[in-house]
Amino acid sequence: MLGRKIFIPIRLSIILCILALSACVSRPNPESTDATLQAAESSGKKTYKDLVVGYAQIGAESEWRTGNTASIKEAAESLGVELIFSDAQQKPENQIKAIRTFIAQRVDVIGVSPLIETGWESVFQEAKDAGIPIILVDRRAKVPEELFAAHLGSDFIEEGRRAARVMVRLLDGKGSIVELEGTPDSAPANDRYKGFREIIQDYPEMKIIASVSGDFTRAKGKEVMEDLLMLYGDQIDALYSHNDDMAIGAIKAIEEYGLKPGEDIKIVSIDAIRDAFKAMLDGKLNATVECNPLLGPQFFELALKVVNGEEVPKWIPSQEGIYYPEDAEELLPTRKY
Ligand code: GYE
Repeated sequence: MLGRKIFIPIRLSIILCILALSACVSRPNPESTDATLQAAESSGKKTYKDLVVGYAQIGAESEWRTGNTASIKEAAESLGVELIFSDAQQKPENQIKAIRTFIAQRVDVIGVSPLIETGWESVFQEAKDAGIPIILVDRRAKVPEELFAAHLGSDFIEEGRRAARVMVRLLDGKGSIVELEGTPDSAPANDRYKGFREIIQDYPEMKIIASVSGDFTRAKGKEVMEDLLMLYGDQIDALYSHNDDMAIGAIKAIEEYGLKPGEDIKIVSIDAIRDAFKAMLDGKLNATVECNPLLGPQFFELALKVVNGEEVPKWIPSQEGIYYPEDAEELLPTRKY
């Protein structure tokens, strides 16, 4: 490479330096791609502008999901990627249909957030046979590694562990906990269940007295919490919710029952949506563990690399934190989802 550069005429090398510099200082955007476009075209590589991406989204079950969809659509728009977006309305069979349509349309790459972990092998194999790479975004699927190019998303087990560590502190190592689980058989529900128990098992006086799915929605979270309050009433010391939306639904149920959420019943949930910060400001939620949905820019960067045959890691984990009521006021205005 260095040896070759020696023979490049000076004017050309200045142009190349400018191109290289502009690539370093700016994120990929429509303006900078004009310059990189020619370079990429001459090297036979695709650019954002000639990328056609099919995206099989789950639905709109939570604020997290709405933020995730917005991030994907906004990134496609600003990069100039042609995005064919499908909303499966919470049905895995619709996601499978969408993937088959993308294969028939001969898209360059398919992004999918698998609603549940199982049932993907044959449709992923069909994509592979058609030479179309699959990128898993957010949720994982239980398939052999060769059936997908990469997975971009959070460490859901660690999120469960983090929620449990906070819960141990809130309850001082003892108390009765009820759990609102996410969608059955989904990767985040399975992992958040598991990670939480990994920590709790070391505290024999902390008991999970009930664990029920609220399907990641506010409405279901409220409904299930009402049932749990009927069954266990003020025996409940704490609620662990697999997402903020279900916790927000449960907060309503607790108030209607006549108890104080955040005080009589301590609450820890996951996602860190704006409404969770509001609930913390009102003293009704004790902590939220972050799960970042703003994956659009990273997803398309990954898609372009995969389509151009570049090496990518099999899993790209998101960087996330934990937030408490004392951070809420300062951070709420900065939250984007
Ligand atoms: O936590 C929940 C959403 O898959 C990580 O799905 C995502 C989860 C998120 O509905 O709110």
